[in-house]
Formats: sequence, structure tokens, C-alpha cells
Amino acid sequence: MSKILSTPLPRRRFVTGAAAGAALLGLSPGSVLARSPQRQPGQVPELRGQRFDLHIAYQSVNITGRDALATVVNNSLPAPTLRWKEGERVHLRVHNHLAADSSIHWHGMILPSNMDGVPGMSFAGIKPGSYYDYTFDVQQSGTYWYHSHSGFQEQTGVYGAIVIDPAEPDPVQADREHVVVLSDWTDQAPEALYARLKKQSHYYNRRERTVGDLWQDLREKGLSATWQDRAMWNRMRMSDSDIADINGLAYTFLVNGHSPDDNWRALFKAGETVRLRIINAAAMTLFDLRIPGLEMTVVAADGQNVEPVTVDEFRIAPAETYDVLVRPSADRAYTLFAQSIDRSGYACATLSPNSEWQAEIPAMDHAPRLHHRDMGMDHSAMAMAGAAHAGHTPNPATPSGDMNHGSMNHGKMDQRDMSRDVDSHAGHGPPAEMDHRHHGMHSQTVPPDAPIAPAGAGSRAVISHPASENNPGVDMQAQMPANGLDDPGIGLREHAQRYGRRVLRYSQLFNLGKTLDRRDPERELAIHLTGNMSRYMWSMDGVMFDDAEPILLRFGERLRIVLINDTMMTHPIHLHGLWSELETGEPLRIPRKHTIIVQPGSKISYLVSADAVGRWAYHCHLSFHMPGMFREVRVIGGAA
Ligand SMILES: [Cu+2]
Repeated sequence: MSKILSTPLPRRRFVTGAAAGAALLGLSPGSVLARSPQRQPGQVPELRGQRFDLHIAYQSVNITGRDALATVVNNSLPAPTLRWKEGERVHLRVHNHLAADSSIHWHGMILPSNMDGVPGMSFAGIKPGSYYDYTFDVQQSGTYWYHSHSGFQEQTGVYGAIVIDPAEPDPVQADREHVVVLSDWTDQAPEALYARLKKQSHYYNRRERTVGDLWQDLREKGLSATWQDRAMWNRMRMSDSDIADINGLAYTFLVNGHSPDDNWRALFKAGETVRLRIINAAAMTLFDLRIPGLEMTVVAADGQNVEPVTVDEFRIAPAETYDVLVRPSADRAYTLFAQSIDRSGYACATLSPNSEWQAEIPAMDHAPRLHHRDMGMDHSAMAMAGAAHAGHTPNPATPSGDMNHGSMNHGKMDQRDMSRDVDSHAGHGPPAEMDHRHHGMHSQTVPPDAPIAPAGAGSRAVISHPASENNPGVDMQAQMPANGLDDPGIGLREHAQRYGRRVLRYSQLFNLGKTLDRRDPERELAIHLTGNMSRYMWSMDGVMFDDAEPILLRFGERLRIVLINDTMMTHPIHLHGLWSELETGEPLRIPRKHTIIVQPGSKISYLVSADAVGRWAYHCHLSFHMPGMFREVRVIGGAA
């Protein structure tokens, strides 16, 4: 054991993260290239078989140029890639050498509740100096990952890939494959970052509006619109540049444990089909990933095969995985480029036929701004009510001395319109975000006692806000949530026009196979993702985890969960133990995911078959949202 505790990681795997810093300072990518050392970053170790010993221990690492303390598995950051085979039983003995309780959660795995690895829910956790035996049958194939579910240990290094080879021949054929684990690293203790956000939620946002912006707004929008816009943001004590709670100021973004300076390499031969298994193991960072010069064919989402869809870029939230095929025909290097959602930094790697070659590192895209759409404001309703900001309701219960409710005009709302389930209305975004393809896609008005919509296309129920939201922990409510299914997300909506890139949308995901459970949902469960941005509080339905009752599901039932995002942040929501079957429109081709992005001010729905008895965690996968935005889902009534 002491050997594991004391062996330092090879220095070459951890070099300075200055490239990310250069990006932040707006230096040209060329300066990054020039400083790139001629070293070949190593591969993450891979463990195969059915029996595994994993040792969680402290490790001194140097990722940014300074020594820092990481928590790692078997001396490796990321943790070793575990290679399993569908249909086999795996035995994992996880040893905890830390001074605090630890755990491993097998993310996306369908397994018995007591093997799921969530302390206080699945089991008691692993005490310092002890171990826990995980044993379960592998009932699925594809790309998954594992991570600690204790404290912020995941953020300091306890995460790794799981690759499961299918029992049957793989429908996805490739000549070679690479596992790509994205993550965000900080030298500071995550607890310190969290404490800072609690005190000052805008701390990491350095893109607040400036005087220069003001003049530009005045030129572009005129005095009246500019004044209204600014007044609105000020009243809400929010900023339209609040895209990521923590960003490149604090984080260095990694690929397989390597900083942009290190530039991890993966090899291919020209003409090969290469499968990339991409995992976002970041604590807080959504990435937009592309490989300039190569199109990517998405063949699996969250480990499950989907009908192939070819794109130039996709957004991947913490905990999501995508498998893509690329076919580099030229004998040249390519850069795998994953910029953070707020464009404050990036992770990158090189795909190349020659380990000495590198490709240009592209400039980052423009930084996105939040728009009305992200507050759940429906543009048509605004026009009808003749009110500037009719769709958005600051929570009346939120004490805010300077907030002027009268001027928000939400009282003038046309009630008929309020009760209508307004669809995405993607065509009504602000000019820069315009997308004309989905004009006129309104769903029908549904009376409150209407039958539940059949499986496939989503809920038609009226959105109403639970009384539990009326408390100071909730600072806004989306009255007209947009449809989050066809929305590529903030900063990506205008990509086709601006950059000529095709960006993946959830609405393009369809199961490669047939939907297994063809039943229509018997009931619907609407859950609001809520928070108070300035107090950095996160909750569901206005209730934080500590004060919440479990969500009860009846064993065997089929239900629809509708998530409504009443905040302006993007939340990746993860349900343990059960599939989240995203309703993308085809009842027989419903894709199965374990983590679903819910866009700001939007709603999205998925079906769940309660086919596993036990206590399951259900939460936002952003580490610092998780303490509050968390529920226990308890499946009761069946045989354990
Ligand atoms: Cu969240």
C-alpha cells in the first residue's frame, strides 16, 4: 500500500497548463504551438478481465507548473480504463487509502442498488483503510465511466473510463479506437472554489458588460432597447455572461490527464476508420468538441448505439459520453478541440499518423451571451401581451430590495396563452441566434385533465410551478419554457450561419435498435430545476436535497419525467440505476441515456421504466450543484 501512496506520477504526464492560460489572455494559438514540448504523452493504463483491484490514494501531481495534491486510482490520472465484456460478472475490490470516506460509482451501469456506490444511499461508503467489494453482471456494452461519489474527490482525480465489448458482433466497426477523457483540473481545493462561489457567485465571471459594450449596444439596438435590457439584468441581479460558474480562470482543461501544453497524442493511419470514445469527466465544465477538418459520425450516446448522425461539432456535458467515428483520409495531423461552454479555455489533443506532427490549434469561438429564451420567455407571448419581459417571472417570494415587480409586467400576461403548452419556438430567438427551420411548430392546447400523451413525442401537459418554489432559494421561474429537445444550446444556435458547422441536437438521436418497453407512460412527473444564482443555492422544485422526501416509483411502472429548468444555467441531470429514454419523436426508436442536458429556461422529457428496486440517486452532475439539486428516487413494491 505504501508503495502506491509514495510513487509519484511520471513527470512527463503532468506539465504546465500555460496554454490554457494563454488562451484566456487572448494570446494567439501560435504561441501555444511554439512552446509545445516535443514529448509524447503516455497512454492511460487499461485493465482487462473480470477481477480488478482499485486503490484510491493521494498523489502529488504537477499539471499547471505547481505541485498539487490529487486523489487518484492505481497511481493514474485519469484512473485506469476498465475493459469489460458484456454478459460477464465483474468483481471490483476498491481500496480506500485516503483520510476521508470514499466510494466508486459505476456511471451508467445497470446494476443492483447496493453496487451503485452512492454513500448514504447504496451503501455506507468506504472507510479510510478499508475496502468494498463490488460484484455485478455486465448487462450492456459501450462507453461508460466511473468516479468517486464522495465529497469532491471526482474533481481531484478519481475518474476513469469503462469500455464494454458487446457479446454480439459490434454493429460499429472501426480499424482502431481511442478513449478520450475530458476533465477540468484545479490546483486549489475544490472546497475552496465552492466556498468562493457561495460568497460571491459571480467571482469567476470576468465578462461583465463594459462601457465599450454599452456603446455597441446603443449603436445596434438603440437607446430604448439597450436601457430595458440592462435594467432587466440589473433588476434580476444576474449577468447575461453567467455561462459557467467556474471557468478557465481556475481550471486547466485536460484530455486523458494532459493539459493543452502537453497535447496528448493519438495515432492513426490515413484511410482508417477511427472510433473515439469521448467521456466528459469534468466536475463543472460543458465542452463543445470538434476536430477541424474532420466530420464526426456519432454512433453512440451514453454507451448506447444510435442511428449514425454526422456532425461537425457537439456539446458534451459532465457525465455524458459520445462515441464517434472519424475517417481521416489525409496523411496529416488533426486537433481534437474541446472548448469550454463559455470559451474561457479548452482541452485539446492531436490525432496524427506521426507522433511528431501537430495541427494548428484553432481560435476559440465568440463567447455566448444569455438571451430571453434562456429565461423561459416566449417571444410570441411577449408580443401579444405587449410587455417587454412578460414571460419571465422573478420569484415574488425572493426578497430583493431593488427588484421592481411592477415593471416586469408579468401580471399582464394573457392567461390563455399562459396555459398553452408552447413548443420550442426556436425561430423567435434574438437575431444572432435565429433559426428559421422550426417556425410554427406549436403543439396543441391540452386541458389539465387530458390524458397523458403517448410515448415518443413528449409531454403535452401544462407547466405549473409548485408552491414549494415560493421561497428565497428560487430567484426565477420559466413561465414559457422553450422546448429543449431541438436546441443545441447556448452559444451553438447560430453556428450553421456563423461558422458553417453542423452541431448535434438531441432531436437527432434515435436508437439504433427498437424501443424495448413499448408501453405508454401511466403518469407524468414534472420536476423543476431551481436555484438562486446570487446565493449560489441549487434545488429541485425549490427544495434542497436535505429537506426533500424521496421520489417514489412503483416497481414495474412506466412513467414520463418532465424536467423544467427554472434557472439560466445548463444542468446535466443524471438518474442512477434506470435508463432515461429521451423522447426524440419516434416511439419505436427512443434513445437511452443516463444523463440529460436541460437547457436554461427549457423543458425536456424522457420515459423511465422502474425496473430496478432500490434507492437511486438523481441529480445534477455539476459537482457544485449536486449538494442541493439532488433527489433520492426509490423504486418500491417489487422483489429486491
Ligand atoms: Cu446543475
